[in-house]
This record gives sequence, structure tokens and C-alpha cells, in this order.
Amino acid sequence: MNRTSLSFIKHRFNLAGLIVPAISMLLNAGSFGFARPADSTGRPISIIPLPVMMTQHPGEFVIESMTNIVLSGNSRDVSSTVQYFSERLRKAAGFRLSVSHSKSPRSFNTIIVRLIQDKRLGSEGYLLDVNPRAIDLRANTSAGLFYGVQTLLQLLPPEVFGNGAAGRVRWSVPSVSILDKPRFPWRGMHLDVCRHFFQKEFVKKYIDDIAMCKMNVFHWHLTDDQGWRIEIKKYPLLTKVGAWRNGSMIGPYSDQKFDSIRYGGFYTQADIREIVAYAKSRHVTIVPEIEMPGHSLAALASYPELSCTGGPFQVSESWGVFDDVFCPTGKTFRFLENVLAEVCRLFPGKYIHIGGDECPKVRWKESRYCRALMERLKLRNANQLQSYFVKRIERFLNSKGKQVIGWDEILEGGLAPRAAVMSWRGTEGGIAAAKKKHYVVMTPGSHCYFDHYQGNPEYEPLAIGGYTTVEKVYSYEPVPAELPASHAKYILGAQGNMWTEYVATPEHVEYMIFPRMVALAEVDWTPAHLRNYDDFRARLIRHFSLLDSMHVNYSKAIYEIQTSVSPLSAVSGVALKLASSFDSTGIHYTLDGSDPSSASPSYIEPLRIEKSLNVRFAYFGEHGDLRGHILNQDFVVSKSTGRPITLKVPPSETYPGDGAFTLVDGIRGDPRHYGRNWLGFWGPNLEATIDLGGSASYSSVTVGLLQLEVSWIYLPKSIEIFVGDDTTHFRSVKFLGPEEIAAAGNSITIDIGKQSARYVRVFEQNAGRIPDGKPGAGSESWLFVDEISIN
Ligand code: TNX
Repeated sequence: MNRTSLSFIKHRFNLAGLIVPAISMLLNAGSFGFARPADSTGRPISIIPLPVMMTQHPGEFVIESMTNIVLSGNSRDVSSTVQYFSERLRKAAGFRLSVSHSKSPRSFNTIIVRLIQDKRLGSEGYLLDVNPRAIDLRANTSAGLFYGVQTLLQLLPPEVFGNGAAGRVRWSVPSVSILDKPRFPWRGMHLDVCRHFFQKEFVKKYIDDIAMCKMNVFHWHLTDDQGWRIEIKKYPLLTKVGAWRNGSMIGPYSDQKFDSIRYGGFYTQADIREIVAYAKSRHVTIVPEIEMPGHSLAALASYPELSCTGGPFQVSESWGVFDDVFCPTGKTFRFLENVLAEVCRLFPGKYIHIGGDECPKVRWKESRYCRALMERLKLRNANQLQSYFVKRIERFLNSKGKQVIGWDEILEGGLAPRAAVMSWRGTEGGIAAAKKKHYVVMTPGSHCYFDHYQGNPEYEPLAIGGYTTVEKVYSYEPVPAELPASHAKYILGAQGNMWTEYVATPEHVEYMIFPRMVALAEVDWTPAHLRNYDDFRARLIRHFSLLDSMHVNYSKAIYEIQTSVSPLSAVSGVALKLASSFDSTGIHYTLDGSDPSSASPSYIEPLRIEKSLNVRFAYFGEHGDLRGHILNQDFVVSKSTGRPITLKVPPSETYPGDGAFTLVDGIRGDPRHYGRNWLGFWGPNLEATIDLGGSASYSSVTVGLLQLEVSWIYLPKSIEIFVGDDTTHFRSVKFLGPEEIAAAGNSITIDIGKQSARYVRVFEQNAGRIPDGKPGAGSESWLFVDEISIN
């Protein structure tokens, strides 16, 4: 594992900004706004992604078994789209529509589908007109017709996405006129099938989900350290050896626990052809990714001679970044070219993704061969050697008529002449590439990583870290403000990435991508000035019923209740404020540890917490239905709770909690999530002084403890408690050394004899430099502190 634990924590677990500030967006003055048009049943029209232009007219068209679909024009592509539509209707409604061809179709009880030529629509746009007599769908291309059909389906009752269990439904479509087309040409979703493998059937379902969102690129991450997933005829060991590992990491990375269950799988070339054809029928282009030079342990385990050291290697059971990577020898290039030649034959799309991310240069620097090569090629550093690597592969792929795309590390050491860049470590890489007139796909970790948490980690399945809500995804603007307008055209669009270290099942993948992918779809499709989060959210809630019809396992984190705690004045205790971005009266709570229902008290004002207790709360809809999870917060109230507190040295900006108050807010930190209930000190000692306001008597101090060596977090070397009647004179009442601290569990109660001084000072000595042989050896260690209770 080479990614230092520190940066891992820093980037993945910084939950300090747990409450995402509401984006303020201007409401557009067009036909959309908060008051959305409704159909004759009162059902609001709500299409995601929001179309460019839509006007509603009176009346509706009702599809029934006698409705006729007429194709005007004879394209085979048109009939495949029509088939897609009638097949959906057959499954949902149980009747099959008749399809005929005609140049001048009757305009009664008819759905007319035709190819036209209309400059406004581009290659993916469509026109959809619905009136009580006919539905008229037109586009320049079959892709445009396909997107028109997606819109038509969303105009129908949500049961149209189900498989017939709906009972009696009136298949009505409100009268509308829509002109629509996408903002960006690359509307992507990625799936990592290496960390966990997903069967062919699920890959197809994933492609369906992409298409339903009017997205059009499936980035298929096929090779990595933990598994090689694509059959290559010339190199059978890649799947015989490289597709299997002897175990997998279980639980959080910091646990370093593994099972010993052989795990793996791969797609045969026949599978791949089948999936490529399936994607084509949904107007989705597949971009395969073959990782190089890093993330290549599975290939090296199969063919160790492609490494710098000769191996042997194992397909990795652990997640992370590894030092053993492809060595830039003639043998390696021949191998990669042969592999890529087969890949090019399988995938008809223009782009081949060659990875390029997270490639440590350790082995190259150690290798005599690499040093000599660098000298011969007059390369000044190892980054330039990576650049040489990528350029050489680019030349090969260009010769096969393909374009290279790679993660933003391919910029380091010089970008290959025609390569496109996928910007994941923020947007800087994307901006730099676009300024150089290279095409860019935006996929910054901050907004587009769907392996991050989307709700409060305490209630979510284990994830890699981060915190990316639907609202945050929706707020993403793919064209960076810093980029000169003349270069905006180099931004191809945005893509959501679904890495699967912590995601092992199809249901879990769905949970992570839905509904964030729906938000990203609108970012990619809808003109920026039409986007409005409140309006989107209202449509999203209706979209949930569509996902319900499809039995998609989606997250309801948008209903999550945000909490904040503040001191009570004059007495020990805190006030707990609950907030929902929906009407807060939907929040119901209990204080006795039982689960709330819609009959429990409604939240009206902040709750006064003056003794230790368990508060449970949840959001309930108008019909008393639970939305999201029941949340649960323990409070430990003591004489210090809510009292004024000062710190001699502030905590690190990475773990600032809610400032000093975090130590007296009545909430213990969760040892599995270093979120806002912990303060982290990287190097310094803790010196906290609490003002009890006088007249209190007490005899013990309890502090929390956290030790997690992989994350560089160590217990304090010593703890000393002082008391004082003013803020300048303190006397020591207890000192604890390392043995006593180490013997305690995750908190320690320190007996200090009967005291009544107004001020209590807690001093914790940082453990200092990390010893040799431990992760992060030689660096400062972290001291983590949560609640200080005085009794
Ligand atoms: C970084 S994004 C990686 C992946 C991990 C991902 C987890 C990128 C190009 N590399 O190998 O799966 O973080 O979020």
C-alpha cells in the first residue's frame, strides 16, 4: 500500500463539511419553475433530465391496445427504437401495439415516428408533439428518436417502467410540445468490475440505466491489481491466473482484514461482443479501460516477465496502489500492443482508455534497464518515462484508428499529442489539458465519485470515505469558470465513477449510483441556465416511483435530517436542532430510546438535552410513511456539557470538528468515522480549559481515546488533569502515564478526588514521531480527542 494513510484519511474522511450549503440558483423565467405543469390527472409532468423547451397544451393522448405505431420512412434503426418502446409497453401494460409503415399516416390514435432533417436537433436531439389524436416523434437520427422515447416513457404513468404488476392503469400522455437535445456529447458512467466482478446480466442492466438517463458512454474499467476481466486470446493466462485472487479485503481498509475465499471472474470475447451489441441498441458507446503502467498486478501475476523485477506476484487481495507496475521494455510494449489490438477489434468506439493513474515510479527508479533507457531517450525524470510510455501506446492506438483517453496523471511529464484527459484529481488537470486544446472529460472526486458516502456515514453501508450528496452532484458545473470561453468546447462532458472496492453486489451498485446518476444526467444534458435544485428535487421524488416500478434499490439520503448542537446558557446541557430540507414538521422524535413513528411528537423547536439520553428521529411523509432512516443520537451530559471551553492550540484544519465545543457537546465520537465529533491534532498536544462556572463539585474526568496505527493515530503519551480557581493558577490533581492509558479501552475515567474549583484543564501529550516499522514512520502522529465529561 503506497497511498499514505494520511492522505487517505485527509481526502476520504473529511466530513467536516457535512452540511452542504444550499446552492443558490436563479430560477429561469421559461416554462419551468416551482409550479410545474400537471397532466389531466393532476400528476405533475416531470422529466429528468429536464428538456430544453417544453410547452403543455390541454388534453391528453391515451395509449390502448388499438393504438397504432406508424413508421414514416424505412430505416432499420427506427424500427429498433420502436421495438424498444412497444416491448416496454407490452411488459408493463400487457398489450402489443401494431406497427405499420406509411408515408402519410392517419392522424388518429397513432404514434408517428420518423426521421427528419432539422438543424436545431443535432445528432441526438428530438421533437415530441403530443395531442389527443396523435403522438408525433421526430429526430435526425435513431439516437434522437431513442431519447424521444425515453421522454415519452416518463410522460406515461410510472408503472410503465414495471413489469405488469400495476393493476389497471390508464396509459395517458399529457399534450405537450418538446424540443430537446443534450448539452454535452460525453455523458458517462463508469463501472469498476475488477475490485468486484459483475455478471454480464448486470452489466446490461447498468447500460439500461445509463440509457434511461439519456447518458451515452459506458466506461468499463476492465483491468486492475485485483483482477483482469477481459479474455485476450493471445494471452490466456491473463484470465486463467489474472482473473482470480485468493481472498479479498473485508471491512474498512484500516482493519486490514481479509477473507480467504477465491474470488474472480471474467468476460469472454463472446460476452463482450454481446454486451457491445446490447449497448449499441441503447445508443451507448463503451469505452474499455486497460490500465497501464500502474494498477497492473493482475497482469504481472500472469506474466511476471513484464515487470522490472521478474516477480513472482499475486493478484492483489488488498485495495490500494502498488509499486510493481509494467516495466517499459520491448517485451511489455509488444504485449500491450497485442492486447490492445484484440481490444480494438472488440470495441467499435473511438476511444480506448489506457488508465495512467497512480503509477509509483519506485521500480523504474531502481531498475538499471529503466535508468539506461532514460539516458538513451534523454529523459530527465520518471514522469517523462511515463509520458514516453503513453505516447508510444498512443502512436499504436492511433495507427488502429483509435484515440487515447487517460486519467489526468498522463499530463505529468508531457501529454501525448492527441490524448484526451479524464480529470479526476480535481479539475486542474482538465483545465490544463483543455487550455492545450485537448479534449477533456470531467470526473472530479469531489462531485463525480459515486463510491463516496451520500449520507451520514453512520447510517450508510461502508464506503471509501468522502461525502457527496445528490445536491452536490447536481451543483456540478463541468465547464470550469477559469477556462477561457474559447476553450469550453474541449470539455466533452461529465462522468460518474463507480469504483467497487467496498461495493460487492448489484444492489449495492444501484444504491450508490441512484439517485446521484440521475442528478449527473441532468448536469450533462440540460442547459446550465435551466438547472435549479429545488425544481430538480421535486421531479426526483416523482422519479422515485419510476425507480420503484423498476425495483431499483436507490438511496433515500435526500430525506436525511441534519443535526446541530449548541450550548444551553447557564445550565449544563445542549440544544439539539434538527433540520430537513423538506418541511421540518415531518420530523418526529422520541427521547426514551424507542423508535419514533408519525404519532411521536413533531419537531417544532430545538430540543433541550439536560441529562444523558438517546434521541431518535426520522422524517415521515404526509401519509405517515417513513422516509430514509431512523436516526439515533446518544448524549452523555455531565457538568462540563455545553460549558465554555478554550484550546491552547486549535485542531488541524482537516479535523476541526465544531471547534473546541466539540469536546463538551455531549456527543462521543464514533471510532469508525472520524467525522465532526472528533478533533484531530497532527503533532501538537491538547490543552483544553473548561469553565464550570463555579460552585460545582466533581471527582472524575472522562476522556475518549483512539488508536489506529494504519491511519497514524496514536494514544496520548500522558494525560494530566489540573484544576484552578482562576485562569492563571492551576494545580495538578492527576497524572497518567502510557501504561495506564494503554490499558484503558476507548475511553478512560480518571479519578481526581473531590474538587470544586471553577476551571478544569485537561492536558494530553501527543505521542510524537511515528516509530520505525509502522505506517507513516518518522512523521508526526495524530492525537484524536472527543468528549471530556466531568462528574
Ligand atoms: C482512485 S480514480 C483510483 C481508483 C480507486 C479510486 C477509489 C483513479 C483514476 N484511481 O483506483 O478505485 O480512487 O475512489
